[in-house]
Amino acid sequence: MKLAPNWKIQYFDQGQERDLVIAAPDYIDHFWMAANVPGDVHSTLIQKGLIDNPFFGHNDLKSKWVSEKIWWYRTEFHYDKKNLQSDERLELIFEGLDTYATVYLNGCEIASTENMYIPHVFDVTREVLDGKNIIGVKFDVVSDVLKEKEKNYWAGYGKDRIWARKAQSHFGWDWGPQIVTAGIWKEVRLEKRKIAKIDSVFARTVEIKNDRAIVEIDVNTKTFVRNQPLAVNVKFHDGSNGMIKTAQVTRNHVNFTIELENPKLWWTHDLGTPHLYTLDVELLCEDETIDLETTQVGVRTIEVMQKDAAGNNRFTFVLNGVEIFAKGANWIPIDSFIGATPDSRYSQLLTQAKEAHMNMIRVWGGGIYERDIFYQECDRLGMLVWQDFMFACALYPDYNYNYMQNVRTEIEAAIKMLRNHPCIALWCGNNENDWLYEVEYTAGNINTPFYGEKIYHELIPELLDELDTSRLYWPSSPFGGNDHDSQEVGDRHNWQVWHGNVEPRKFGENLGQNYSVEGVSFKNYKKDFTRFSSEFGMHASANRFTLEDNLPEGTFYWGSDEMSYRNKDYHHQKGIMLMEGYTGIPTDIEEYMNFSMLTQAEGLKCGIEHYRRNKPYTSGALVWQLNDCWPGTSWSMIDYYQLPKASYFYAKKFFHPLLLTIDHDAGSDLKIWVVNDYVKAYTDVLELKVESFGGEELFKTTIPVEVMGNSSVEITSFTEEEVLKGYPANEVVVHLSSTDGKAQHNVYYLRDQKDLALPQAQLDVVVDKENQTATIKTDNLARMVKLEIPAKKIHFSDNFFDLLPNETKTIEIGHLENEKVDLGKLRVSAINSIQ
Ligand code: BMA
Repeated sequence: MKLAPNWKIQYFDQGQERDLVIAAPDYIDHFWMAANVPGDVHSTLIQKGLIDNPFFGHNDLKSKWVSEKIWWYRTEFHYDKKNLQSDERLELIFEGLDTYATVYLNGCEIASTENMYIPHVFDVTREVLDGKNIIGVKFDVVSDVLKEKEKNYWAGYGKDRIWARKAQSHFGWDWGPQIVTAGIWKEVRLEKRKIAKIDSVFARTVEIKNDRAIVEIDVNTKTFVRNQPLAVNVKFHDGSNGMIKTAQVTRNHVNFTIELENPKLWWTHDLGTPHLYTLDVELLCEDETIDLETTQVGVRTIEVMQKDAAGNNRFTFVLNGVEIFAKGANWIPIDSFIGATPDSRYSQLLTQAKEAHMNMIRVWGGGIYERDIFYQECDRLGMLVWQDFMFACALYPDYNYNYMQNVRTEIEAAIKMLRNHPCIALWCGNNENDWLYEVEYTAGNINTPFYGEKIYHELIPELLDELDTSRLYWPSSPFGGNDHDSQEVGDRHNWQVWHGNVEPRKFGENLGQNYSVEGVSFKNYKKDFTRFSSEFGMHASANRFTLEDNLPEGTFYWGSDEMSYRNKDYHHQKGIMLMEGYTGIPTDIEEYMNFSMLTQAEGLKCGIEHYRRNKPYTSGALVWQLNDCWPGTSWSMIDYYQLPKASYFYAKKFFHPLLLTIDHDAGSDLKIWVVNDYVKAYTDVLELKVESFGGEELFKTTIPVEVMGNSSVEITSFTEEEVLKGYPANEVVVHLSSTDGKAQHNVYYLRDQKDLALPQAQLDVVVDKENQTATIKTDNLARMVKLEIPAKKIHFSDNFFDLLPNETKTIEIGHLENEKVDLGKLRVSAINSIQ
């Protein structure tokens, strides 16, 4: 029985009223406001119009008071206790409480909690009453709880958070506001149990060999009434075909091994079908079913190859024996208000990621162990997950016994919650703690021991040994080598680009910072031959509507205070320098949106094509970051209104399993490469064409290619002189395409955007309202043609593309939730179009 309706909330000041008075069944809460569960306090207040949307202007500061109040939730439910037999139990389950909560049932204090990540199960058999029952949940003020805690040591983005087992980014991050939420953020329900229950189920593929898979299943039970004969039935099936096994439970545990002939494997979407079997586990007591749990299971093996046959260092994920190049992005919490976000937004964002050919998402350690829907969608879509544990950019008080007990409970719960998902490819201890500790210690900014070390180097591996040995445990990201951020071993975060870090460095050396146009330039990616690039990226503006809709009137201009407030990174100059190097410095908001988006898109393309050419020695590229939790300006590829930035449409090409790419630097040769991530060989005839911006063909050649499956090959090269035929290098566009249309067409310029002599382009746009399309033509090459409609969740079949003279392109326009789109508001422009 879900306890979703009838929740009410109210705030109190410290000492205003005694807790037991508010928790008492007869307390008068008629005047409280109704609230959604799951959800949070802020979202309720926004919905009721009691606080102004915190994402608009500086409103987040106006709503700070919300986090400074004690908040109470109350609900009433009716229960028929007469039906509760003596061998039955009633459990009150809170899937998630954010964070410092005290739970009361009919005035009895049931528990207090201090970890938003874990589910809480309370036996309330005795406390529940026949008829009317009242639940009260009090949420303490987070800053009050943390006030007395010791935090006299290093933590990035604010020190309050280190004791709080709560999304670290709630305390503010370099891409999001500080909004300290409170509330019942996951489902609440009552469950009746009889005699015993299924405590956990774990199914894992042990091996796949000669068309036969071995799956091992462990079932753990918990008994309320002792000495009963318990048995477990497992049914492993996909629709019709099934396999049933039964075994007696001994000491609360049963273990099964299942052998499958010709198993249908779980693949990432780029390599095959992510097939899911259903596992029904039934707990029986003398032929009566007393509990039932259904789990989706993928039959697959996943490993990380850290050395190849020749002894080279690698960091290559191997799925069902196939080496894969991980392509994807980092995931931050979907919203500042995580509990109030509908499941549909998860499905939409992950589908968008899949459509951009991403096959791996990293759940970054400063957010949350994601909601169920996230992993269910990754399983269904065939998307691997790099799963961090929730520790990021700080030292954590591992010397404190209570804190460690809390963390232990959390890690256990997280592993059990997630380990059945075939999408989970790797467990990672934390985000950047090992690396940054060593860097900051060397710099003399830290003089304490590495607090938190015990969590990632002792506790987590110990618990994984017991609960899941089927995936690699990687202590931190980045990790491995002489300097945790080294190119030679493990994974790496490339923050040379954007943050201007000077690398490579070695343990014990100072990490330099080069804040200059060259220092932060995306061209530095080409010096990076990392095994696995798990973070790298650049800022880009959010889309016009996302910004305009959240800025006070008259402040949507380049250089306004309000615009600057959207950017939570320190040292805003970095972004300007990055643009300075490629597009030139923007002079107005239109240029800022265009230049930052183009720089991000071209920069990621430069980095990712480079990483992919270096396959398999580089075996992964996960962009920082996929999404946004508010309408800000950040590293995201898709903004808060789910409107993709230019880089997203570029990703559809640079992440495509078949990549035709040119390695080129101004003045040097054009080296033609093919990267084939498919298992099958690729045979084609490529066409290399060079044209003037007016559409005059200067050079054209065809290149037959035959490229083995899963490989990257340099095919041939041309000098600039050969292809330019005396034409200026800043007046041409280069096309590399497949004559058969088998691979994506790729476009290059031989000089940086700022140095191109782009003529003006006259766009011709024909809108077809009936078919919801726009057909676009141009006289001269149009650079970064941009379609905009002032609404959320607009879907364009393509956007931010370059259009050639006399080329005609028809774009389909839709909405992620199939809402009507007003094409009358369509605006089409290009960087060089006549406005
Ligand atoms: C890395 C991430 C995040 C951060 C990003 C951009 O440090 O792990 O903590 O948001 O870079 O600075």
